[in-house]
Amino acid sequence: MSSFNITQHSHRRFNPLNESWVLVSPHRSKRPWQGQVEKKTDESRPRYDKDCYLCPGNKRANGEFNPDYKEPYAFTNDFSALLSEVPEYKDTDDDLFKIESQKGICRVLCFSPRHDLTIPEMETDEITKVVDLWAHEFKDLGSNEDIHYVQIFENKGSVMGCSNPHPHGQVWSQSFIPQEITKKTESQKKYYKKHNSSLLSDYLSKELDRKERILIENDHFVSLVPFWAVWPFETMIISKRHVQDITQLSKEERRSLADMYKRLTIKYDNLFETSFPYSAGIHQRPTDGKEHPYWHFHIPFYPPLLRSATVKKFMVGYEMLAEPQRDITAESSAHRLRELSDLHYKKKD
Ligand code: H2U
Repeated sequence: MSSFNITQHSHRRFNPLNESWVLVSPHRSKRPWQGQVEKKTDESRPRYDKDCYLCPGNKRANGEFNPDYKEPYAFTNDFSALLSEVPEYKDTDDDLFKIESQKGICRVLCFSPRHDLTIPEMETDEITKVVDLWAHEFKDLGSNEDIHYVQIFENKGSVMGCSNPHPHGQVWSQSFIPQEITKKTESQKKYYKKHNSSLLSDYLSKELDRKERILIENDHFVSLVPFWAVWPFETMIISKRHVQDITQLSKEERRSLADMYKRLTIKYDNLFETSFPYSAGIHQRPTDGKEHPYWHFHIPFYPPLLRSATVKKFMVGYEMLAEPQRDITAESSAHRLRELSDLHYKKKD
């Protein structure tokens, strides 16, 4: 038998951030597909839609009116998953039936007054204002003593369950630290204690040496396909400077982050010449009043598309029952994304 070749032979890769494994089966990427095809949803939209709940001046589903906003605008979610007034309750004595009441505040952030835009089509200065609003929300919500974690995220595309094409994101802030963040807190703390450095700083410097998974680099941020990526075109933006949260970013770094978010999402849109769906969100330190020197700011992007604008990956079967699996390797996805133009396909003649 030939010796092990990472581009041909099945193997598992370890994700040191959440301490999970992914099975990689590169030999399987030529598998034929006769399964479900998603409907392509690239209809053109007007700048303003009188029926959109998020457009400036319009009435929302609960009867309130949005102001005539001209810049990114945030409001408290009318259908919040977490509410600020919940009676205290905790019963964790029974190993089999544990329950804890939870409080929180959920916000909706309109990225632009324009109904027809998405982040890759916005100007960098406009995206910088979105970054500023994220920082403001993090600071404001995080200073509430009932809020121990602030999850800022963007759910883009109907295939991801996004309810409205108006460019927007959400913030769910809560009295508990969610499990993905607890795992990342523990792993980064452990690494920091052992190596006296940030896990992601060390990872980033090794990736910058190897270059095979790097997509874009600017003065303050790098985007790459993580070695342990699960989704076919999963990526991550990592800050070059070891900062724990978004409020520590300087003015230049915030603009750099906007530049990185735009350039990465342009590549995504160019991949299948479609408005590329994903869930992305900022992972940063909890706001529980404790010091978290080991936390390193990063933004994972989890996109579902696999083969085209209409064929997505399913996390089913073995993946639900055993562990995540992918066919194309992180390196070949990185190669494909890296080669794509920095000019949005809609702007080409
Ligand atoms: P999604 O598109 O990811 O579903 O986010 C839109 C959010 O906007 C959703 O959480 C809220 C929904 O509750 N929303 C309002 O708060 N008011 C409205 O009038 C419509 C939608």
